[in-house]
Amino acid sequence: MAIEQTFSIVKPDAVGKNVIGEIYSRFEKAGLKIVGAKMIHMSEALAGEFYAEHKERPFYGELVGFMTSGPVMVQVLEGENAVALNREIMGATNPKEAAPGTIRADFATEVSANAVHGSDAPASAAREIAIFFKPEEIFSRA
Ligand code: DAT
Ligand code: MG
Repeated sequence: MAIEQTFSIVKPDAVGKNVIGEIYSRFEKAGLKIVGAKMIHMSEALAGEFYAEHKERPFYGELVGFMTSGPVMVQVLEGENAVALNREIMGATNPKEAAPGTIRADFATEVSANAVHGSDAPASAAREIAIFFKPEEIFSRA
């Protein structure tokens, strides 16, 4: 299995609940290495670029409003099968449907405020990492 990188966000709800460290611990316990990280407060323009694929969805306005409502942690996670592994430990998009022990099941209750983002495929990971990180801000330990 190849070493991959994936893009992750600890969303404003989880930052507000003071569980950044607990969520980072989930990544590390799963074998994912944090190889780039920073706290940012997204502008509407940045959130719009990031969520361009959802522009026509009915929840788009709510989504951008939420993602710009407070600071977030953005990080690059690295490891074997990182994209799928991160999606697995995050749990389903709707926390009410997320498997017990997943990040969304443990730290979120609403689909509109679901604690974390994780890239859904290697191509999305590459696009998303490039939006938020310069190459020199990523410290691969592969
Ligand atoms: P995921 O974040 O699991 O990849 P997605 O890409 O389908 O899910 O949607 C992006 C985000 O949009 C999701 O994390 C939360 C929000 N969202 C999705 N469906 C929603 C809905 N029905 N109502 C409100 N927000 C929603
Ligand atoms: Mg998605």
